[in-house]
Amino acid sequence: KNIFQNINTSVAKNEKLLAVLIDPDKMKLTNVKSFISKVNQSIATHIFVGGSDVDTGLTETLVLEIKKHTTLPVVLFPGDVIQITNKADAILFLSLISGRNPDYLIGKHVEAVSKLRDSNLEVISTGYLLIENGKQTSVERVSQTKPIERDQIQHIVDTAKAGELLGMKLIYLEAGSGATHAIEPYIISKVKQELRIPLIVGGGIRTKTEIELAYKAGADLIVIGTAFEKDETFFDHLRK
Ligand code: 1GP
Repeated sequence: KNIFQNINTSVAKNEKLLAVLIDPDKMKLTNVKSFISKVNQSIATHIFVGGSDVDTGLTETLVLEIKKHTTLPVVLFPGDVIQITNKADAILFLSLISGRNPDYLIGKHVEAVSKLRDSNLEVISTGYLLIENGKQTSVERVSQTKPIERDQIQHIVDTAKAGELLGMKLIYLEAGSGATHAIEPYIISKVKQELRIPLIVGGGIRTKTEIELAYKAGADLIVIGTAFEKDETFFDHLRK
């Protein structure tokens, strides 16, 4: 149970981290081996597994298959309680603090406890902020919450800081899967300036340049899913 500690150590050394997000609903089991071999040869440091609409059992099957082919930590990024499996290494225990839907602030978490109580998963409390990106994303649809507008900088910063002050261990700035606009560097840098905990940024990042700009602005860990789903040759630009 040292995934959070390792993230912290990397942040202290200013080493940047990259998570490849795999959606169980979109990844074919027969493609896992070749996909993960590309992940292994890339600069990726983590594999996140999760999605908005995933059938029961799919996540566990996928995690088991992924773990056959890599030693990278596999971290659950669950859209719902049914995606929790103790076959992964850790879980981002996400509270959607940009929204005001009690189910996604605390309700689902209470439901999750019966699954987490007897598992070996490392539970990492994460403040999750959905930021408006130009189109409605599945997080907005599923959670029935409104994202924070991009120009509400102080509100974004204060929300992230409130998460830290509540004792959350990570803050995740989310533009939404397949977002039209990734989180702008100036938002990342404003949030990072106020935080003492690691900052995750994801949603709509498609190029190496966007990755570098987000790191430079202060992202400690970047999450990318759609760009790899759409074009696996993106891994060629991110070789170790
Ligand atoms: C979505 O932040 C992640 O929850 C990744 O987004 O699929 O757009 O890379 P993309």
